[in-house]
Amino acid sequence: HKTIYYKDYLPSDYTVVNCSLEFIIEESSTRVENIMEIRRQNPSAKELRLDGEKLDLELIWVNDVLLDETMYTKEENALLIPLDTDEARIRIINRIYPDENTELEGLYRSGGIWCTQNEPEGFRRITYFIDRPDVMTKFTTKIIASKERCPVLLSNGNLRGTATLDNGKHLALWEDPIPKPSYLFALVAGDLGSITDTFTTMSGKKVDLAIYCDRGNEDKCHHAMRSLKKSMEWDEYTYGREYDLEIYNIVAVDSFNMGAMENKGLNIFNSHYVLADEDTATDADFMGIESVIAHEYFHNWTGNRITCRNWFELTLKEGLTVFRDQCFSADMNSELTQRLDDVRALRERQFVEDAGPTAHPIKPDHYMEINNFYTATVYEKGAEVIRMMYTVLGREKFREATDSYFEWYDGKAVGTEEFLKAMQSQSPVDLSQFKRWYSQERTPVLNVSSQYRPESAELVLKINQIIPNNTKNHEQLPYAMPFRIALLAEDGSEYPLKSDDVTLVHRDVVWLEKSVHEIVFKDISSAPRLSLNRGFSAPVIIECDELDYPFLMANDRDGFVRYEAAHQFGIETLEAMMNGAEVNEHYIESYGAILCDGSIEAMFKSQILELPTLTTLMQRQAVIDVDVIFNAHEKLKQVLARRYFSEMLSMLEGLYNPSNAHIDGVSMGKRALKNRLLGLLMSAGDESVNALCLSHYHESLSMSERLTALDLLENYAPDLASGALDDFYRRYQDQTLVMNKYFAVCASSRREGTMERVAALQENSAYDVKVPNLVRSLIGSFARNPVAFYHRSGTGFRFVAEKVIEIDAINPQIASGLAGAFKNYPKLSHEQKAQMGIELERIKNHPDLSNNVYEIVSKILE
Ligand code: BAL
Ligand code: ZN
Repeated sequence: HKTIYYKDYLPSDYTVVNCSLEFIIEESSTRVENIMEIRRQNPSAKELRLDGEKLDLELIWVNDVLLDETMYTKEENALLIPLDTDEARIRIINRIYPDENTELEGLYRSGGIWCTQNEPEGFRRITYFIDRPDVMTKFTTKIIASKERCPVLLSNGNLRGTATLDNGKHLALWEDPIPKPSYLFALVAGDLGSITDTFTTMSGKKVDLAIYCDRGNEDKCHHAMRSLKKSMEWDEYTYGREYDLEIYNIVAVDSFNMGAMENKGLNIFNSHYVLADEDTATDADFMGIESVIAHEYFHNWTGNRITCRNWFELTLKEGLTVFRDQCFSADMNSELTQRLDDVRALRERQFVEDAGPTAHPIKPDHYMEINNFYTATVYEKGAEVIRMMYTVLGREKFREATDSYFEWYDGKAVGTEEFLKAMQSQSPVDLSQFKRWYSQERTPVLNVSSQYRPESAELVLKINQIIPNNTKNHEQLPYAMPFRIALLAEDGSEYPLKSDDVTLVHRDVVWLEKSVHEIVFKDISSAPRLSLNRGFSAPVIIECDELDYPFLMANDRDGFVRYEAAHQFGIETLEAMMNGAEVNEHYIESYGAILCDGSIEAMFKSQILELPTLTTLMQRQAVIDVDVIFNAHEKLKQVLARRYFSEMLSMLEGLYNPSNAHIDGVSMGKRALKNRLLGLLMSAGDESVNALCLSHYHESLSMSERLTALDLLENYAPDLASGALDDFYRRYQDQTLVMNKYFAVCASSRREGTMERVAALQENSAYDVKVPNLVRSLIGSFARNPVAFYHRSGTGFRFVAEKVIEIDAINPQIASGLAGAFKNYPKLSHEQKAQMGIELERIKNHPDLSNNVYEIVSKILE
């Protein structure tokens, strides 16, 4: 288990200028012929090292001389060839076995489809290559396969020819004119259905678009196609980025480790992020498809044309591309809704990661297994770091800075330093200290207090940065960040911010860089209310005991602060209840005021009315006690439901239209609010509400409503749930994407006996441990279900540990994702820690454990 360090990075001794590949795909194996034109970059290099894993090497030629075994060295994962010339032509023939590839890296079979996944290091499982992102190569790909088995043959770039061959075979020849790293290579072969369309770019070039899927699913691809065209248009309008090939293909496959992959001109997607119709997909699924289609499309410029120098720089393309897809979704839908969803996801996933044993900077300086770093930190915190620069520069300057970035670095493999150079060229402030966001870990806390001086009409704002130590317990330094604030008068209006003590990068954005700031704001005629971190301008935790939650919930013009006030008020109320207090009456009233406010748009209302989640509350506990949280949570829901029972019920009826399955913002908002209200009402334990929930299950045409009703029946009305679950299963058992939802409902159940049910469901004919989506839905949902996973018996820990070991032998990436479930180990009670510790040791000591799982488990145990 070897660690790789950023400080050891050196440019590659050789590069591959051109690579011509030929694949002969047969039932049991695939023959790969690889002809590389190599160029030496380091004049003192004498040996070419090619990466290769699980390859059956057949023949090698150097400059047309066939090598015998004494003329090269074969290591387990590399091939070493003496080479003392500036240029060489290497020809290699090897064989691979896609059917045996359960790790789903390199070339593998998903259903009957041959497909690839090469990021980060999958290409070395296809053929020998210098498999690193700073080697950029022009690829030509010939694919030969049975015409009947594989009528569709796809690779990157433009199609240069097809031909029919003997023995029922045919070939396709693809040429990608744009140099790219091997991780962006892709190949697909199989019998696929498709839908097609075209897009005319801003300079008038026509691009042929196609989305491929299993036959019979073509009708579920239209939302993805619409999303693709909107993404192409948006990137032209927003960033001036035009698409550069004649063809853009997307292929949906069922077995995929990630969400999707941005291979040049041939994106391969987890079918979850392509296929949708009103009967089978939730509103969240539709939104997810729009955003992931956009994300992969945006990578064409931020990732593919400008790529990463090495994998430590992953956030260069991922943080930036997540930021771009978040802005796209905000523009396509509601900016506020999008922001709240993004902040919520960040805090639920990234803040938790950043507080635990697997915390790492967005640009890590070491790793054991790079696959473990496709994390919420590299992606979502990375996007927040980009967003802070956007906030500082403003829209126009940010666009000028990104124009420079594209101009300066197109065609290159670069790092975050290069991106920062482009940003600095337009920034009103020095970004040197800001760079700490790239190298430090954990979430900073801003402690805020104020003092009003009526005699001089001044408000003194004191902001204290509390910087946690890192995972190695070393001290870290204060950050620079944009902090958007307002000082509110009684009527909610904002005092203009005037101060000589701090840089105001915009009207309402102060630039914080010291560990302690004391900022005097002038001309404040009466004691104001504080409105802090508006729009969540910096990814920090705010501590302030002066916030007037009811006032902010009712009056703040910043939607985020309104939401945040309700959220924090909810947390304080619940935590008091966890300590034995009665329910806070002021909270109930403020909640009711939001509930009954007819001027609040439905989606926003549903977001404000969400109670803080169990994860949020667990995160705040020094020693985790799930039962205490769960009981307080249920009690608060009950109190709210009983107090506002009739209001909620009549509002629910007004929102409910069983025949509405439209996919638009207004309909989605109504459904979200309806589902929120139904969820609260069900906790009241009223027979008539249970019956109503069952009727919503049966009558609603949309999956969002049907699935929520099913989940609520499962948790609150067990007598009615079994019939509904049977009905759901019968209806959708042949649709694997919907079966994911079925398994997730069962595995997320708060009822006793969930683990036994999950164990039994592994035998269900719709389940397959080799399909990552199904594992995530059944086993992953169980591991994320605090009530079941942290069960006092310790059986939840044991079950998940067994699954980690079992799945590691099949697919280490999926196993290490699952092993992350143990990350709260340091925060458990003595008894639970002992239980979990035994399981973690058992995993760690398992023979043949992958690097992936070893790295995660050993960090947790450290
Ligand atoms: N590059 C891996 C998948 C994604 O982030 O788009
Ligand atoms: Zn990405």
